[in-house]
Amino acid sequence: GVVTDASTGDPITAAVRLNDIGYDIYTDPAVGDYYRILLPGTYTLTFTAPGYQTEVIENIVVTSGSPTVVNVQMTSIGTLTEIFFDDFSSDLGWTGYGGAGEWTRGNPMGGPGDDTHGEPDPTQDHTAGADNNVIGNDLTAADGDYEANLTQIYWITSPVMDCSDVIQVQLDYWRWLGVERNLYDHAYLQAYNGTSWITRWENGSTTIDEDSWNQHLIDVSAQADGNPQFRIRFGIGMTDNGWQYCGWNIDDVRVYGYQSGLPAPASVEVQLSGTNSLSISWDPVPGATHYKLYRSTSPDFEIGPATLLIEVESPQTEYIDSAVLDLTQKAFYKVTARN
Ligand SMILES: [Ca+2]
Ligand SMILES: [Ca+2]
Ligand SMILES: [Ca+2]
Repeated sequence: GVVTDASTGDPITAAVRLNDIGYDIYTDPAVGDYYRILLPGTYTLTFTAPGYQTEVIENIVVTSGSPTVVNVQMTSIGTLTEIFFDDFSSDLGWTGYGGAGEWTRGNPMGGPGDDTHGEPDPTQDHTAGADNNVIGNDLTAADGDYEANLTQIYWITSPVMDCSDVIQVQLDYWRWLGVERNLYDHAYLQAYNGTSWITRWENGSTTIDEDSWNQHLIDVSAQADGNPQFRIRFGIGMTDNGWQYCGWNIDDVRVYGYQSGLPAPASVEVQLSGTNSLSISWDPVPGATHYKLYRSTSPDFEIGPATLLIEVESPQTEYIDSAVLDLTQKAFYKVTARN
């Protein structure tokens, strides 16, 4: 069969699960087709793909001699949207700096540590740029290791990321981590589900002694999807009295997901309204309970908290932007429908 996008007809890279034998095959990304040789019988297939509703097709009868064709159209669940990004060039509101956990935002100095164990801190952040900033435990040149004898977990906690209308949320960050095995020292990553903090990663029974930047991807959908109070936090401690390592170095933290399955509002128009205001209007979208209006001075901008101008309740489909005081500058708008 062939797996395509229900609205565009484009091929989809999908996982096709043969439920009855618990085995996944994948479509060819170029054309969306998949093949599987099976014994005659009745089967159930489950089709999954990032950004699409899962499709389950039951009672597929396979007979001897002639192929059974199962073509599937999958429905998009929305637009891939960046919810949060931090390269630590500026303070976005993480809390937990200082103290015995020595959480710091700044330049890592390649500190060799206070004992002979473990690789040093990095000297560069993950993405070369003007600031060279990361967050980490003790970024100093003179030391660089986390402290011995930490009697609790010291957390650094992200600002709130509003994932109220986002699904399939993913976390992606870069780390340079040194921590002794969990018989002695501990490092954690937790995600807040709106009620409690859930451990999504912790060090295991092998010492981690990284000497390069490594990407770490975590599916946080169980904690973040639909959660207006989503946050993450990194922890160091408890530690024992010997053998310290460089601890966490963290950079380029990104959280993204699929926002709203509603179609984009059509006929978005911007008109002069009075002398120093613009009227932005759009067509109503059936099923929308509200609209989010975004503004930027550049045309190809990301929608997200940084560019959100206002949220208006349906049935309102117009907004007067009187904050554009300098009409010599271009303003670009995007509108999304939400429910
Ligand atoms: Ca950085
Ligand atoms: Ca360090
Ligand atoms: Ca130790």
